[in-house]
Amino acid sequence: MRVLIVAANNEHKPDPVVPLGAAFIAAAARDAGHDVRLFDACFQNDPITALRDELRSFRPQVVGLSIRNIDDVCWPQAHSYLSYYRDLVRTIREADQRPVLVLGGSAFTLMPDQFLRELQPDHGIAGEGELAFTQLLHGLSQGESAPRLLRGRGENFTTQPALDLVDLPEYYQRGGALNVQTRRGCGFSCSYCSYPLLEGRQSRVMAVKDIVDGLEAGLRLGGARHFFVVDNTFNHPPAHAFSFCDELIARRIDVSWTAYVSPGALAPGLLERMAEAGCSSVEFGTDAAANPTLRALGKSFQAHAIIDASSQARAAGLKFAHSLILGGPDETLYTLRQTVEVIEQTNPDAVFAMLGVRLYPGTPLAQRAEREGLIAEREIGIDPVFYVSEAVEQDLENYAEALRERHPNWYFPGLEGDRWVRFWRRRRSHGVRGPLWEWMSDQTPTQRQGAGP
Ligand code: B12
Ligand code: SF4
Repeated sequence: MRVLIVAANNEHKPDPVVPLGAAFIAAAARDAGHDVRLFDACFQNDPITALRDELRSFRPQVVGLSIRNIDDVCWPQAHSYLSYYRDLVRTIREADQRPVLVLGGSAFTLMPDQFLRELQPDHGIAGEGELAFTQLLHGLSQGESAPRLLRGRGENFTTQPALDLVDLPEYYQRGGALNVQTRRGCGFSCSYCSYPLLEGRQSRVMAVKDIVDGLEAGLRLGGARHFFVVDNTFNHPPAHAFSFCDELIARRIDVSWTAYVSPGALAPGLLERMAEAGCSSVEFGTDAAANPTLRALGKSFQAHAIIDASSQARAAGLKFAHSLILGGPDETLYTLRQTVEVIEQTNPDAVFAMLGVRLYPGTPLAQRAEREGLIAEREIGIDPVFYVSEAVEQDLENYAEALRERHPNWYFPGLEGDRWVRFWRRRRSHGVRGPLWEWMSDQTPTQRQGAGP
């Protein structure tokens, strides 16, 4: 069958990101013998017209629409991508040959019923889509009917993403890095987190030889040497993390990379091995640094682990950033101050601070929000709802603004608007690659607003 995979995402903040999920699905369909193209909306000035042209020229029988983001999770003023998805769907529905429309991707997986209702596709596949999508294609080619909502879970993780269908040089030039997935699933139970809902709780790894083969091929195609490991927690399980590093070291590949690391459960020597394997920086999934807030967020570590992990990163020669969630459950002005003090003490290269917690159905925090009378879990939908602790709700924005004034290298996606965009574009056009936050600590606010070098 002629199958068009549409990677819908065209968000460029904080960077355009290679549509890895769409590339996995395209590869699976191609391996199953279908004639596959990938339409990527990311760098299209007018994605709707470009998609219409693609539909006219390729005349697909099936369109797989990959939707990654629901919204930008920015409190107090979140931006939803729903109306853009509606426009894409309308364009697909208007195509002469009336292709079967299948929805998938992380946005769809988090709220399948709501997206089925809003976008009215023929089918939707929640979860990992490789196997479920190819089975659906097989059924459709045989004229069989299939349920509207299908679920893919914990499927084989051996397919290499079809990166040859993606404009990797453009992503490298404008986004500064390619990406790779080495592992799926998370066994931790953070109270707000959607990742176990997306990837399951069981950790599944791809053979390191295969990962690094795919990575090398992608880097060659993109003319790139920087990449981001998208795994939710690279350091867990440690044996896999060590063997990924060992494979990079053994092949002597000249790379520079970044990964998410949990400050808890840091195996001795892992950060050093990562540095030896070309890792330049880590993003700690810290969330908070006051023990009561860490407990309410369901984190598996306490504040001292954050201090310890930060010192280890410094000693290993890695730059590091902390990702924070300020104003979450059990947050008070006292715990906020504690978090800030601990984070300041670690002297990070950058901090990303989200304000409030975007609620997802199926998480313990959503249940708590229902118990507290904030919102019934079944009503949490595409329109984002945030959990903000009552004790800080009034002061949170001002508190964050003050922090932002004090710390030029602390980035608050909910407060920034386009403040950083010009600065980032300039850096990229000057050939800067890798995470831009690695440069944040070196900049003055004036330089960031575009008057700098
Ligand atoms: C890594 C990551 C990042 C990195 C990306 C770095 C990089 N170079 O790639 C960074 C930090 C830059 C980032 C930024 C953002 N991210 Co982010 N990110 C992730 C993360 C952890 C992994 C994404 C990934 O690559 N997964 C691997 C791929 C293979 O998985 P996948 O895309 O889900 O694809 C599978 C299935 O969904 C399905 N599938 C996919 N497409 C299709 C299509 C069809 C037809 C079918 C059938 C199936 C199917 O099959 C695929 C393979 O099994 C996810 C959370 C998660 N665990 O998924 C959040 C996540 C995607 N991010 C999210 C968000 C919100 C953002 C930001 C908007 C946050 C912000 N304000 O800055 C930005 C947007 C950036 C952008 N340009 O779009 C949300 C989206 C949900 C939501 N509320 O909208 C997620 C889900 C996290 C969350 N909060 O729950 N992110
Ligand atoms: S926050 Fe990180 S460690 Fe916690 S459940 Fe989510 S992915 Fe796992």
